[in-house]
Amino acid sequence: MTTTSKTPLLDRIKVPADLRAHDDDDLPQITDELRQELIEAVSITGGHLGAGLGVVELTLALHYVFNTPEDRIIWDVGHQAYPHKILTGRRDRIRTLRQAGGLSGFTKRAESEYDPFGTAHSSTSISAGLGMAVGRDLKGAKNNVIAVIGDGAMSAGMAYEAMNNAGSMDSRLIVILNDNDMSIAPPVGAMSAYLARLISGGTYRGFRNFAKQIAEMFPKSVEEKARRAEEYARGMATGGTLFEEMGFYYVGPIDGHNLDHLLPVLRNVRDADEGPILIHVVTQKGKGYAPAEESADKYHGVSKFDVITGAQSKPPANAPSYTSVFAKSLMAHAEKDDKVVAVTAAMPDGTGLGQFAKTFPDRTFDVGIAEQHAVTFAAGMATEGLKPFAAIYSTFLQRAYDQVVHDVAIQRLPVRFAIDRAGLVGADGPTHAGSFDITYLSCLPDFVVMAAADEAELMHMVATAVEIDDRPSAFRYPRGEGIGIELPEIGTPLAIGKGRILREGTSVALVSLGCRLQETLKAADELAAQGISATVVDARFAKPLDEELLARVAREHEVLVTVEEGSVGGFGAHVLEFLSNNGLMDRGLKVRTLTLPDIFQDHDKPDAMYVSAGLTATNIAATALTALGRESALISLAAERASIIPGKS
Ligand SMILES: Cc1ncc(C[n+]2csc(CCOP(=O)(O)OP(=O)(O)O)c2C)c(N)n1
Repeated sequence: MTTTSKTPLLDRIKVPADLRAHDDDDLPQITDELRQELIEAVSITGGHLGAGLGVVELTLALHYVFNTPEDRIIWDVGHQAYPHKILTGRRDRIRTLRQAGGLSGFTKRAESEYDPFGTAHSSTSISAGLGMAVGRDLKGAKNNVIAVIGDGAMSAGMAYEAMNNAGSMDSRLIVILNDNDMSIAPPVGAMSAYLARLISGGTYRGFRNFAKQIAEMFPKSVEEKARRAEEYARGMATGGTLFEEMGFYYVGPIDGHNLDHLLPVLRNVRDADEGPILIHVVTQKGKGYAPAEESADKYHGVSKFDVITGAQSKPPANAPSYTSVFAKSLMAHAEKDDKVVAVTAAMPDGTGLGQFAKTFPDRTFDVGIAEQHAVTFAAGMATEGLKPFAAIYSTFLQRAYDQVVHDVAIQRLPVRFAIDRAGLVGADGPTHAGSFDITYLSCLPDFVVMAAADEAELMHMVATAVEIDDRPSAFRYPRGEGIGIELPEIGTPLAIGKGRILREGTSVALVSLGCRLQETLKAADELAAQGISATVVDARFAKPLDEELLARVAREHEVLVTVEEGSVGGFGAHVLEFLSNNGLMDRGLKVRTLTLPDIFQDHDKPDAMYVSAGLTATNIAATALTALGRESALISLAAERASIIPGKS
């Protein structure tokens, strides 16, 4: 990055039309300023940095050459879209990224007309772009549609489904493959090796010019020349890449940091009539910021940092993270049981399996961003007597739901799902919240669904899952640190479908599932302070329910409150159904269910999110008090705090 003493230009660029008023000669300076602004903003907010740094030139070139927002740009995953946000009317809010009430860390339709599609889960851009291209064609419009997709995102099946469809439709769609030879971790699989081979070929080819030259060699009619030009452009001239076989014109590889290469190619492509085109752009993750370029993960996701040194300010940990407790725990079992194997979908570090892989490289499988495949692959291993642990974030497992149902559950295969990032996740917002897993798993016959209340419980659940060899099981645990309790060497298997009572009371039963247990215990204290005696149950299992325990607490208390960090329709709903169908509410038991609110909750600090979600000790206690018909200042306090959620009373 070069610093400049020239008059700043970025300050006068509010929207891409301002950028387009500049000459090509100004672009290097604007690029430098854009990169500097990106670094400074993320140093304050934290967030995704490496991916954005890698596409500074590409972002600028796209908005310079194309007529956005009329022309649509879809950023796959959207974590690289901060420079795009700076250029598209959001620079004044860029330091609010991922903060309460601020800009989202991904693209979001509600945020800007320059974000034609919301992204965050990978590999959706080509499908969405193709849909937009078809919409355009049916309307008789002429705008361009551009999907920018990374080499990591290109490992997902959905990208190929979309290309297969686009190639056969001959629709005018531009796909830019942003190949930085990185996912979050180094990329895996045959595709990444294939792209590396294409790059090592090294030649840049613009298909139209090249095709024209070739066509001139044939003394044929104009029509015939055109046909030949197309043939050459499509396959022979560029060596017949996989993309061409799928019906795309392939252009590349080109240097994505060199505007002299990017601009003419993008202009050619903009003016072309041909149907789907793939431009293979080679970039460097973290480009232009030394600490990022030098770090192993290229600063994929960072906390606040010092711009000069690159040092990130991570608060000291008080307790081990749930992720590391899971990984260590699984390693302890893998030592003793060589059937234990682990699967991750491109998240070796996020799931802790990178650690596992160091000791058990032959028993760890990183399948790339391919959650659907990961699940069925694990199912296949289970048929051979292995004990597969598929460690997948709650939010990303959503993508593999049919595989969970059809390939695992119906066949009763003992795949173990280690569901990380269950519940609210803070700054990543609603696209990443692990809200639905209890709901979408507990409705499946024979599934065992567990939720860890703390890190020791997580260890016991790993041990339980190792033993469950006749059906699928899942255990969920949250993002971040545990509560700091003493941990055993290795977990002890739990009795399946049995909860535990932590505190015996008489009037109110608080039945918690998962990590809101600490708040539930605090709620019991708050109730005690009001003279109300509460029983506290850790249900441990959402499925099978501990019916005996539930029946007992239902009979012995006046109020029963369930607490879970999951969507409506989950544990509480199952408890209600059980109580109601068994007549356990007929004598006037008052049941209340506390879940995440029935909205997509915007990003914020986790603690603030719990308050607005109504899942704090105060809310739990207030819910019980209201059910009892008691007057208390707690009730109005809880209502006031939680009232920022629309639709929540
Ligand atoms: C379905 C899904 N699984 C996992 C992730 C987590 N994730 C976010 S970015 C990323 C890597 C993307 O790599 P690439 O597309 O090459 O983009 P880069 O960060 O290298 O620019 C992953 C695995 C995700 N967003 N979506």
